[in-house]
Amino acid sequence: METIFSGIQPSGSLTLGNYLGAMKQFVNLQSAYNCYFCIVDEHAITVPQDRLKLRENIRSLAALYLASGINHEEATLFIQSEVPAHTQLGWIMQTQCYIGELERMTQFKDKSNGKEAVSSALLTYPPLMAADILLYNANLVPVGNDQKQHLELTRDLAERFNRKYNDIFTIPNIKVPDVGARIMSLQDPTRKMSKSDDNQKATVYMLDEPKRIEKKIKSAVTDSEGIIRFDPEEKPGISNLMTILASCTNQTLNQVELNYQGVGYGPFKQDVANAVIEVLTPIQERYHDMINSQALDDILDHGAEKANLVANRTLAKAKKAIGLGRVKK
Ligand code: ATP
Ligand code: LTN
Repeated sequence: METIFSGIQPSGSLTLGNYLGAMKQFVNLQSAYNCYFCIVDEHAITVPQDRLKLRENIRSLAALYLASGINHEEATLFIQSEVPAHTQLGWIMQTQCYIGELERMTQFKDKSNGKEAVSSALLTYPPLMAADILLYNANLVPVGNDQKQHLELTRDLAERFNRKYNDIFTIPNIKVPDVGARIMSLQDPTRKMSKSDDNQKATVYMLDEPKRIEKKIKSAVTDSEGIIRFDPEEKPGISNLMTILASCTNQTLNQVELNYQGVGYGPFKQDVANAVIEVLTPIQERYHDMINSQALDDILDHGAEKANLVANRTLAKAKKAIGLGRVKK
């Protein structure tokens, strides 16, 4: 069975973009692969975090993974900082990565743009992400579109290491969903919907109440043409809502376009809101059952144990290949 690895940062409340771009894929793929799903808290601290809020977000993200349908008997769910091999291999991967490669990353450019204090870890984020993936010999990494560049760098670093030292890393492939790989902001549909957007109206959070979801979708920015057709260039707002509807109802964009010929934006938006609410309500119910349970801690303990076992094996191989430490007699 092939292996999947993916991670989500506990850097805020999860969005509909995180669900449709990442988590939904995880749930669909989990029974066909040996899966590792990670709460990448060490990535989250590359930008300033409040310590208590971070703790809360870590637990909340773990509960949301399970509430979305991740089956802990099938997949390994764990917290990155509870598996020290991630930062250890992360350091080794930094030695294989050029500063020029890191400076080209659009996520680094976006997140450092206009900030006066930028941590060096924000720049060296991709080698840690490479380590996450390579420790588990992942064949496939399901992510949203924005992570393509990081995945390409991961492949380059793994190939570079294999060529220079020893052929120990599996070269991972990327998997983005056919529909929903890039959900856009409801207020500025030329930008990605993001956890860290200051404008609350721009983002549907997975834990938003139905009334709030409805309000946000009804006030989403569209255009004045009055025709529902998929054209991300000319009609980014409507195209984004079509994508959300298609993904939530498992239809193609073509089917949505056909179903809404001659329908006005008002009723269309109502249908989009209903579809989102229908997807998120059962997840929210399971989340509330889970968030304060001992079962959640047990699952994370078990996940960390399994992940440590696998990760330490790969780390030992990488250290040996590069010449660190002593040879065990
Ligand atoms: P931030 O906004 O703080 O940068 P983020 O939500 O972009 O956070 P992550 O939490 O690490 O970043 O993303 C987790 C997963 O969700 C990744 O696979 C990412 O590609 C996917 N994702 C994030 N935003 C979207 C979006 N708007 N559309 C589709 N997928 C997304
Ligand atoms: N960089 C990703 C989060 C992330 C990740 C990973 C995703 C960290 N490590 C390993 C897939 C595999 C992000 O910012 N969305």
